[in-house]
Amino acid sequence: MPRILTVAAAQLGPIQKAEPRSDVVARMVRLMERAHKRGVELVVFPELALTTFFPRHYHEDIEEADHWFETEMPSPATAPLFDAAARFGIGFHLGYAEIAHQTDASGHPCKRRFNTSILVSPAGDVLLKYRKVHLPGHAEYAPLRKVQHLEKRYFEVGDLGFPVIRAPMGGLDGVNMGMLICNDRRWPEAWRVLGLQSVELVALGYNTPSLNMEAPRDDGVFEAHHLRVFHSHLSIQAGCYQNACFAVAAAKAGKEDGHELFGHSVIVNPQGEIIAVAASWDDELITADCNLDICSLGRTTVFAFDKHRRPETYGRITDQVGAVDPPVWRKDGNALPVR
Ligand code: CDT
Repeated sequence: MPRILTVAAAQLGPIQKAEPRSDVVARMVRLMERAHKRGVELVVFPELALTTFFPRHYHEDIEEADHWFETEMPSPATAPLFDAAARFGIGFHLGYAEIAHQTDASGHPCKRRFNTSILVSPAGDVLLKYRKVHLPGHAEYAPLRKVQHLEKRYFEVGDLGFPVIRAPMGGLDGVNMGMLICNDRRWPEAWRVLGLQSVELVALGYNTPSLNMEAPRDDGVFEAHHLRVFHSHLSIQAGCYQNACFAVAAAKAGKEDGHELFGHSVIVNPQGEIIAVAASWDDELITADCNLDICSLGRTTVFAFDKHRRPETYGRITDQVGAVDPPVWRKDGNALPVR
């Protein structure tokens, strides 16, 4: 019997700044109802799914931004999601801004803020939590930018690594599941850490502007608008192919607070093929039947890690952060010995 899991990416149309969580959660519950009618067993919602993408809004005092965050999960506002999951027997993935109340090294209470996602069973158990590692943007107000991207201001770098869990999901005993959040999808290192834990399905939420909002450069170098979606899909397709896994990637889409997010949610198979894609900028459900057994093809052939990886040559990946210049070639002898 093939191990088939029916999954959905639940794309969300725009969420405006003033939209209350109760309205957003009601939209998400409607998507779950539709998912149930289509026999879906796992629904993936986007990054920061409960609010507008608030890192575009500057608060001088970070505590003023606390109303965008969740301090408990489930909460009164998110309970309807957990109830719907139980009613329909559907697992779900949810991205949200998390405040974790912890104690610091000297034992004092402290508040830590993360861009977080969780994987929840139909029974309401949190099977896995992930906190975003690759935080794009900047920490201070950037006057030259058309739109702020203040993830580095509001969030700490995730402290949970890239975990994978063998989770009961749908009718299956166990599915090896991991998570990435938005910008993480562009980093092959993140995918490979998941791949090294035999991940079969990556749940991924994102909010990506249609336009590059960095300050314009004065050297004529630019990013063409039509390549924005291509780069997103390219990253996900490569991550799936090179790590022999599925990805369910759910976007926020459309004009949010006057700024466009490009949507184009996708489900990708281990061959790197897009098997479902969203066509609207609205709340939209895309679904696919994922035969998890096909993960074994890449894993036992071209990407049989145990046979072919050469970690002794990959030192720079973990020893170094930024790129260095290579040695300059000289006719009378290079920096590297030539045998
Ligand atoms: N949310 C998020 O990570 N978005 C980024 C936008 C990059 S522009 C600073 C992304 O990689 O899609």
